[in-house]
Amino acid sequence: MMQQPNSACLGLRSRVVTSHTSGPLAGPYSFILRCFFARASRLALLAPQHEGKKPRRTKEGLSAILSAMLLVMLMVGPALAQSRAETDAQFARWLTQTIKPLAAQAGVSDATFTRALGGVTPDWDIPGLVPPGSGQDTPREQQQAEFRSPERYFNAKSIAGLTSTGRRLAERHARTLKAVEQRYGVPGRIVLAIWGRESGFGAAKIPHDVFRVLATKAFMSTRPELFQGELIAALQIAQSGEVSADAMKSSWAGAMGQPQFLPSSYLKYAVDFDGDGRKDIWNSVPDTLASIANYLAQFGWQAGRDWGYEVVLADTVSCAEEGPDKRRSVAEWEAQGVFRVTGRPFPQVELNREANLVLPAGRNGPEFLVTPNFYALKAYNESDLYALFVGHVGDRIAGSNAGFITAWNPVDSLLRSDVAAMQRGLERQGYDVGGADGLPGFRTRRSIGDWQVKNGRAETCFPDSGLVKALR
Ligand SMILES: [Ca+2]
Repeated sequence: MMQQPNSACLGLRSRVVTSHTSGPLAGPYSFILRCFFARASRLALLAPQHEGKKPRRTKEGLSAILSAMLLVMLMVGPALAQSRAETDAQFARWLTQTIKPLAAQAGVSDATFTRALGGVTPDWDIPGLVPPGSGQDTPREQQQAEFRSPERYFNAKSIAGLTSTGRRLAERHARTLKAVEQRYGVPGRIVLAIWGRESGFGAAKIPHDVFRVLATKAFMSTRPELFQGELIAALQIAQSGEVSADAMKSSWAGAMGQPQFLPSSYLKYAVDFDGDGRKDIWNSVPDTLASIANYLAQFGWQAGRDWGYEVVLADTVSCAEEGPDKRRSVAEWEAQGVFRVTGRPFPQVELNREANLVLPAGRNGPEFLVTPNFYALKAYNESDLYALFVGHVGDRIAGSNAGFITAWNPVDSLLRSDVAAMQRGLERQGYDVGGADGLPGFRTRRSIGDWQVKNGRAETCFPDSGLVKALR
């Protein structure tokens, strides 16, 4: 039987008229298109049918589909363009009315402002934008993202490449690295590992205009305040005259030059180490290396200590004992059953100093005892895996080229939304997960361990599909 036309579609003409003058486009336009396609497919597929025969396409149906497609092209094309043009105009007004006065208060002259931001348009190619009126507060891809096994972070090929280039550059820049270590207390291998990770030792293409990137993100991203502050900081750098605005190239995230500093970090931590009077983290290797070391030193890097050690835990040590708020002396950990995987003793200098456990995959992978220097590395990038990665690459540059000794066991494939649901389940039972964000940080991992013990399960301290089912 033929379906009756959807009566809601009958008022279409008036909707077309009103939708041009107001409101976000997605709702009314998708409604209109649904109506047209519904009509087109009814005509095409449900046209006079005879029992036992397949639905037959009719000329009228095909032409209805073609008309609908034409309508899509005519309507949506200009509509999106118009929307972007409107956003672009709003962006230009915001730059003059909001950003320019803030910049002036921060000591930025009109001339500097115009050189950096005059005629700048939003960069629509930047990933994860949240345009005004889009009704999004987090980009869709983040909610749907696969929660990745920690192992995926440690790409063997990338580590091998960074290690071999790092070793070569350790020789080439030996004098500079020694001078940097003397001044800031950070070993060359660690500085090299960060330099390699951030910009492929300066070889990576970092071609974006920092002002355009930051202005776009300050105007329409999930963290507008952060990027607005960074935009003002970038203008202050240009104002200082130390580097020309054109030369301030950044990544898509607004991280600048070879050490990948945000502008506020540049203002606080960049240093001139080659003595030309300019802090040039785009072109100068000595400035780059010293700036990285200074950053770590300012975030508490302790000279003479390592970042951490791969260990094995005896069965008597619970995986719920991890976290920087559970620090003990290395000697105490050893007494409880925490040993280096290599079988070598911990260095004498570490024994009476504090350290804590980090188990990125719970009981399913390599385990680490880390010093406070690990948290200086995390200040560079707020991720345990990042800190482990650069610490590990540093070890490989300087020492044996061995990977982690304990293997990463396979873990269940989950979505971040699954992990978040499991975290909310733990929260409902009074556990601290450090925020239900779909990322199992140490608070989530050890709460899982506590829950597993309390519920008579084997302690793994890591999410799996069984836990998601039990806790969601
Ligand atoms: Ca310099």
